[in-house]
Amino acid sequence: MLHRIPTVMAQENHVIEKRTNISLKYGAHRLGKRTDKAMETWRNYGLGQFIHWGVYSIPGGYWNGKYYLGAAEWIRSWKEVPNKAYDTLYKKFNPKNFDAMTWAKKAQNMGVKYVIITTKHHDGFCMWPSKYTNYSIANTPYKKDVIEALVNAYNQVGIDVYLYFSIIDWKHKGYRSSLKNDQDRKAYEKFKQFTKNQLVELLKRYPSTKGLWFDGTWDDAWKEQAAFVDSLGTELRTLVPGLIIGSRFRPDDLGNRHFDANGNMMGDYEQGWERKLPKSIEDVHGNDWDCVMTIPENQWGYHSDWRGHIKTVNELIEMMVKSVSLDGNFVLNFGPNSMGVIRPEETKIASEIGKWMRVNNQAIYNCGYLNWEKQDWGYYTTSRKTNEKYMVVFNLPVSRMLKVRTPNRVSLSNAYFNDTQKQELTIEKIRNNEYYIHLPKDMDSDTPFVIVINDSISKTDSENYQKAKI
Ligand code: JFZ
Repeated sequence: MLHRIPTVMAQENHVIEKRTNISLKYGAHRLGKRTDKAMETWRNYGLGQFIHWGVYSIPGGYWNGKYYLGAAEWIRSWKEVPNKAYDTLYKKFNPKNFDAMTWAKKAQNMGVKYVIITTKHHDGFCMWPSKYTNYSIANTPYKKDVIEALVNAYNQVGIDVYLYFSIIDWKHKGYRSSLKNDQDRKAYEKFKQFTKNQLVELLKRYPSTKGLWFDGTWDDAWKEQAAFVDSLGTELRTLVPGLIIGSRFRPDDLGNRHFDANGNMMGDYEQGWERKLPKSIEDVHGNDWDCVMTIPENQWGYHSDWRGHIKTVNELIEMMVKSVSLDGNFVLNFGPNSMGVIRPEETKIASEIGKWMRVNNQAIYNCGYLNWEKQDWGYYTTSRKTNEKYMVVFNLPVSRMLKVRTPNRVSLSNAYFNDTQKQELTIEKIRNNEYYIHLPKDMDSDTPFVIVINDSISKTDSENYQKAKI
């Protein structure tokens, strides 16, 4: 008889096969997860907010009345947009209605534990008054440092701040996407120094920063800079102890990104889940990870005219729960407009997620993967602090019975709704390790709900045998 290899094994084998032992100077510095306090805090956030704010919020996806189909923050790269015209937009940047505390309170009310803020996107415009360029907020009619205002406001309401920084810089003279000759290389050396200066500047100006979220590191030019980027990372980490940097920063000696030539992750968490989610725990290879998600299909910066599918609150909550159930964080993006206002659609979504979080956040904060067989009704999560186990139900079966399969020697002892009433639910044992939890027959719900479950672990046969001998 032919034995079928379970998919889990097959995938693990695949990964192990990929693991080699090539000697690298700039490969992964560590195998497995970081175990320090700062990283533990990161791991336990569950929910975060992303903010894409820059001068691209002025055109807001339109140029001379023409609709831009791409992501609004990319409009400068559109053939309809002359670079010169785009590069003077900042002279009109004057977000009179911007109030950092209003944003921070919305985020707090939504239940986010950390925020990632764009300090500089691909267009090169700096939202802080950088002393290394004139192309910054300091030279807009607004003048004031919005990064400082945001860092202070978010910290004040207890939200940790991470800074987004794009390596791609379409404005800097030395920036190159590839290095074709000595002239390019000379120019790029200046750009590298500039990049380093800006990063050091950011961490010195905003020392409460918990981490850096890098972007635009896919250029061939950057992929050749393993030694430089590695030492830059080391320097940045001395400025902020515990600093968290994802896998989208460093190339290895051979130009590999995220994972080095031996298949080991470079960075503190995997930063590749962009508008997509892992399907199963095997997909995350035991690493920490975050998923960054847009509300429309693909808009990060402010686009005045969202088209296509707009994700619903239940859809977003499901993505968050799925992320947590697979040991990741879920980060939802917001694109404020040029007046400094978070659009009504986003405000509504934030407040509805917040409403759900106030009832159910127990199943999100400090929670992660539970090694029980996934069922069709939704997702399990478990608290890393209390070991309490949760079922987050998205699909209500017509039978109103929820299947639970427990691992060996684990039996289900009780289950109750995680709302104010804590109503206890009937458990029916079908056979060993297989149960139905009976929901009230007339139960209906248009939002996901949480059930807390308690289990008990029986002793192993050998433990029982040892005991019997005494
Ligand atoms: C990048 C940016 O180009 C975009 O504007 C936005 O800031 C987003 C958060 O990051 O876009 C990416 C980057 C990486 C992938 C996809 C889009 N990726 O790895 O699939």
